Amino acid sequence: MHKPLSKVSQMARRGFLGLAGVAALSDSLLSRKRVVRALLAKDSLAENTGSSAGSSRGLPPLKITDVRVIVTCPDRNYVLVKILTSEPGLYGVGDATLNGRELAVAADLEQHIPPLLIGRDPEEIEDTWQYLYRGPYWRGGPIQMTALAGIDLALWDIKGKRANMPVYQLLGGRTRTGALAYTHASGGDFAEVEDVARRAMKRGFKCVRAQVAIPGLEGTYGTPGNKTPEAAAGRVANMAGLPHTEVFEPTPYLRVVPRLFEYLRAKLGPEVELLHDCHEKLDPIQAARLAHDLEPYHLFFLEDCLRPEYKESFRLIREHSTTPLAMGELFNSLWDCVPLIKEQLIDYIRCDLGHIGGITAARKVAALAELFQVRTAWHGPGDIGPPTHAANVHVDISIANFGIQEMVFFPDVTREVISGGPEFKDGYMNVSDLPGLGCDVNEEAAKKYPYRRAYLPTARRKDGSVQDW
Ligand code: EZ4
Ligand code: CO
Repeated sequence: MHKPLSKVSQMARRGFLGLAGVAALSDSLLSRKRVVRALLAKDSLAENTGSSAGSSRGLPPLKITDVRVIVTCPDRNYVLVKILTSEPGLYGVGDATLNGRELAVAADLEQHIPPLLIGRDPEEIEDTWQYLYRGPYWRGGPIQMTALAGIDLALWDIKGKRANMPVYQLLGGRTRTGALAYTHASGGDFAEVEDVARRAMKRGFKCVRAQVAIPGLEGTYGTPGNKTPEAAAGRVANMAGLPHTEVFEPTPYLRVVPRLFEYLRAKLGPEVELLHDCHEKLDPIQAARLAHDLEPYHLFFLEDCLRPEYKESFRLIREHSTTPLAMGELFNSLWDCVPLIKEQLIDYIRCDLGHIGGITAARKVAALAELFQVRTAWHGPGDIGPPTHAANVHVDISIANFGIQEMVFFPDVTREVISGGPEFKDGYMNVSDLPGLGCDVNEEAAKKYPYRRAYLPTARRKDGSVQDW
């Protein structure tokens, strides 16, 4: 790749010297002149000549020719990115869905990013990642990192298709036959949770996340709660209009959740792996108490106890309990993961590949975690699209320290628009051996389901003050 920037080339890049000026440099600057030209070619649409011509295993040079953004609502809103290349028929598909702020990501992808990408070599994924992350100066945040994840996935898809290999092969090849998966069991009372869990176990699940409505509260994250039947039936209907407000109080929550797991262990036996998501609602001492009280029921993990800002507070939970801890779906920076991993304050890192910068980011998180005996549990909800779920599984089956994979079954209407994605069988997820990520988008079908503004629910305490949902 290219050499470090010399002073002259830095100046040229910043526009202090025009191309004519660069051409007029003396002979002793000829090599610098070549560096300048290569860099200008790399980052500029007008001058790009395909910077890595000849480096691609004898294949002709490849360029990004277009970046298309598809915003669609087949059951719920998704933002998809399609990167087209100079090779006829070769394109990549990524997912850049950020629930509740879809159009902000779409605007970044439509307005700001294409001029930076068109003309570049799509095979230079790491360099593109660095350029889009550090290039804008105002780095990070969920909107930019989701846009970057969408681009990253599409580029890995292109690389796989060009190499005629599934992405997991590019990541080092298989380390396991499948990715151990968990699904959600939610109910209005213990018996309903048990019933949903039993159905999941019949379907093959060995691991189930259990959430129950808390009596006296009007709705609790992950449960049917106080939604109208219409709202409970349709996910978009449920979130359209203004945000739905739930009421949360820690006292009944902390009393009921251990009883739920006592009940489930008694009814379902010791074999099934049980998980629970606190959804960032608790204060440190509350989380420590819950983790302690849940010890007898041997959870696989307790998820996202604390708000993402308070990483050091995990130390308190750790000091009080041996319940395994997972954290990270709200992280949108690689550096969010560092303190939790390097102090071994958690057992599972569960970043969302769609919000932390895609596969390029995830493989770094996974590698760091491996060195500290932390396993992965990538976020896998319904409000990120099938390409991100596919990316999850390509990473899961090619790393050494995979832990578990959250998953959903997409409805037929979603699959009509976005085909492919991982498949579930006997408790495990897997991807096909199709080249790339294995997903595609039907742009005509997407048009049938226009975007509908929708919000995630929000929560308040009984006194009306804001509470994390
Ligand atoms: O609430 O993705 O573990 N899964 C979760 C999800 C999140 C949604 C929010 O957008 O916590 O269901
Ligand atoms: Co969660």
